[in-house]
Amino acid sequence: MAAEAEVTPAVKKTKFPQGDPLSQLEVDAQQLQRAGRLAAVIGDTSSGKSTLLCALYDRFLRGEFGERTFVGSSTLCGFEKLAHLSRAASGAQTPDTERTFVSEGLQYYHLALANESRHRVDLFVSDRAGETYRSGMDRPDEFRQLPELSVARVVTVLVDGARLARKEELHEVLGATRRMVRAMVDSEVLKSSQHLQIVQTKQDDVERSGRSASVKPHLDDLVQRLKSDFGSSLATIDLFAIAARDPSGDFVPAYGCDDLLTTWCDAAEPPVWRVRQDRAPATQFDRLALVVPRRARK
Ligand SMILES: Nc1nc2c(ncn2[C@@H]2O[C@H](COP(=O)(O)OP(=O)(O)OP(=O)(O)O)[C@@H](O)[C@H]2O)c(=O)[nH]1
Ligand SMILES: [Mg+2]
Repeated sequence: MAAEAEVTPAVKKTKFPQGDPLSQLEVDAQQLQRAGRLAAVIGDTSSGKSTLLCALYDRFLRGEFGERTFVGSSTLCGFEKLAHLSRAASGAQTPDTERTFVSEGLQYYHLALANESRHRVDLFVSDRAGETYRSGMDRPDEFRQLPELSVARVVTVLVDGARLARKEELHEVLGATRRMVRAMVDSEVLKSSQHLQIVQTKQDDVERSGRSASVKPHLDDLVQRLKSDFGSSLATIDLFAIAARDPSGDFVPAYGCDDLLTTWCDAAEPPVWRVRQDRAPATQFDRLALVVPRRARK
């Protein structure tokens, strides 16, 4: 009798996503399947970039935020790692965020959100070490190597509120912010279709320093100067103040972050460029360019 052939059970293997932060290539691949919104959160070391992301994630764990509900994320492990030092399980006495290292490069965090009418938005928010942005201030060419700056619809520049609240650091921090924006515009990394947010972080520290009333006019002045210098090079320039995570609990978690989120989700799309029609279309590409998207038709 012939030996029975060994039968391998047909087990269908399912590959689960790792849930780690995404690279630019991975975001581009996801964009091909479903168009999302990209926001670049940038700023000096310790300005609060990673804490902002962590605070948003934590708020959505508790329910609706900024009139949106959490639908899912392909970077859940990444968010959990960011949140680790703010969890009791870490053994830390006060909530903290681990520093982001230059070697980690560019990382995107993903949030799929739905509004009241169940319209879904896939948001990809970038994070990377502040040192990279700091060195770009003096070497604008370096900004050209950072893809998040040119692909994001909204570029969110964080300004460290704790440093602004220190009299001796105020002017240095304001000057550095201006230099950073100038470097991005001068190196033509930012385009007129992009929205710029200037965000003062750690509002709790500013309030507790008792210098809130003197910090605010300086920020207003900074934004006015940015508008007069670069207003025509960018779609909008707006000022925000947040307290992503106040360790004393006086400010609600993610205070002010809902306004940022709304802009990230709803910011107007780049204007539709019409091709001059003073010559007949010669190639198929010319003909495609003449097709004005339905959204732009009256
Ligand atoms: N008081 C207060 N502290 C904050 C707030 N947001 C962030 N921090 C603290 O600021 C420090 C720096 O925050 P991070 O989020 O790590 O800053 P970062 O911009 O990601 O810094 P790099 O990764 O070094 O570029 C951490 O100790 C945070 O706990 C806030 O709203 N209030
Ligand atoms: Mg960080």
